[in-house]
Amino acid sequence: HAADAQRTDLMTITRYVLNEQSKHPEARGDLTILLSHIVLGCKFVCSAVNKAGLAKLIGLAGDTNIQGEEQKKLDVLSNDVFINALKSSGRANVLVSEENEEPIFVEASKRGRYCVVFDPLDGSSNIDCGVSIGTIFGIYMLQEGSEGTVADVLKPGKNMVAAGYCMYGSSCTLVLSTGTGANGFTLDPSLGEFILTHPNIKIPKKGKIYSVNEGNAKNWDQPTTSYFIICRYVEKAKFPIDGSSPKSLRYIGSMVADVHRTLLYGGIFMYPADKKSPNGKLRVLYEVFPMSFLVEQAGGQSFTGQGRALDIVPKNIHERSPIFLGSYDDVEEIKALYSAAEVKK
Ligand code: P6P
Repeated sequence: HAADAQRTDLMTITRYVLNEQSKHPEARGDLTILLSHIVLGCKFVCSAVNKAGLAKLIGLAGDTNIQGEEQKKLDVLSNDVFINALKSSGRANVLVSEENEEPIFVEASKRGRYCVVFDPLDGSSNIDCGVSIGTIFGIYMLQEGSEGTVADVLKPGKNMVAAGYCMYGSSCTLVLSTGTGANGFTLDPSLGEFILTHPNIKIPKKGKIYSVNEGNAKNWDQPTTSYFIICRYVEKAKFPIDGSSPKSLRYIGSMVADVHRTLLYGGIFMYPADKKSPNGKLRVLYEVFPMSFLVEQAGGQSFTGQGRALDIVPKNIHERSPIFLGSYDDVEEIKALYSAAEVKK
């Protein structure tokens, strides 16, 4: 019966979001409309990303395509698609994109009550070798009485009302949370619909995988404690002192892919500060916050070395932060190392 229900009673992302809206009688449906436009953007980017490889093969790449139009790089194309989708929703107000130095303020006639921070195509340097890449987004409600200023997005991640990512890989998977758990939807290209495939994702309490770019080890900021902590953690993962089996190292170098694996299989994903990036490499608003929001909703945790990632109050829209996120117990281990180091100081 369950299989039949799956076939004849499809839980699409649109239906899921409407169900969530129905739990809030006061809701005007604005978030539902905003999310439907983000989903449309993801479908478009999924199609463009899948063609990109082919385009490269049949020589459509380079400056102009066969129509003589200027060929846009995928990340620029994706950025334009999301900005247009968000503006046309009539529910967005302040937009922050990884691709735009300054915030985008939607024109008055199309302004809504939500602010969206996003990385339209994270990991795009991996496109040419076919590694999974993705869109990451977070949504804030406009502050009471605000017409829309940058202050509306310089808020802690815990203030977000929704967050998600869409991973463009062997399949197109969108993981979304509106604050009541994390759910995964897979695009059925024959329907053009995202179908619920990973209901109520719960990250394993402890994992057997650690994920960090050990190639940065030379640059892990030696002067401070984090260098010794990361090295001790990695050492322990390779040579466990309690007789347990060593952890596996998995590092794809595309945040959406590394976080998606961590959510489903467990373990810890780390991007510590290093000499090259004294505040870490990943951006607070549209990488650290949305991923931390999702990991917490799935029962894990996310730590910066100083405190809970979602508690950061960003000072500028492209601010960076170190990040340690994943299985609750694995992040707890890192936190214990940091607090022990504090005590020693
Ligand atoms: P590194 C991709 O460029 C990205 O922004 C994230 O998707 C990824 O987690 C990180 O950078 C990889 O950085 O320094 O390990 O290549």
